[in-house]
Amino acid sequence: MEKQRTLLLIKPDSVHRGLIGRIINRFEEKGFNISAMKLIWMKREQAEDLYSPHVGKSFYEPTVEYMTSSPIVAVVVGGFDAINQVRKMNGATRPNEADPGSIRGDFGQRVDNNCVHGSDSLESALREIPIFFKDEEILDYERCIYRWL
Ligand code: DAT
Ligand code: MG
Repeated sequence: MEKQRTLLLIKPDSVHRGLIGRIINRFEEKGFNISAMKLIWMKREQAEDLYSPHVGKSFYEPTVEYMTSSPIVAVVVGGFDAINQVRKMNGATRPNEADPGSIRGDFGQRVDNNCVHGSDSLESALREIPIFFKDEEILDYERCIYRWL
């Protein structure tokens, strides 16, 4: 098992509903590192870039609109098997199919307001993280002198 970094986005509906802390808390409790984090209002180009694999699908344009409609929180989550683990903790894309205990299972109802985003593969994580963060904004916990985990 290797340490990985993945992109987590706390989407507009979650920010509006005051769920930032509760969502971040789940990943902290799991022991993941918050390696970078910022509250931003996504630019259209960023949303188009993020969802470029979905160009041409019916939900592409509404999703870009939604993601740029109000502030979001962008987070780089780091830790063992982080890419798959964050996807699991986020839950299935459709909140009505997401397991209870997952973020979408506990907080969501609709696929077009599904609370969070997580990169779906190493390739996606490597592509998505630089849409939101410069290299120097991502902190390296391996450099910490005192280690708790
Ligand atoms: P995921 O976010 O789980 O990786 P995805 O990559 O298939 O899901 O789709 C990206 C986002 O687009 C998803 O989080 C919500 C939106 N979306 C997907 N399918 C949709 C649909 N059928 N109707 C409306 N929005 C949809
Ligand atoms: Mg996806």
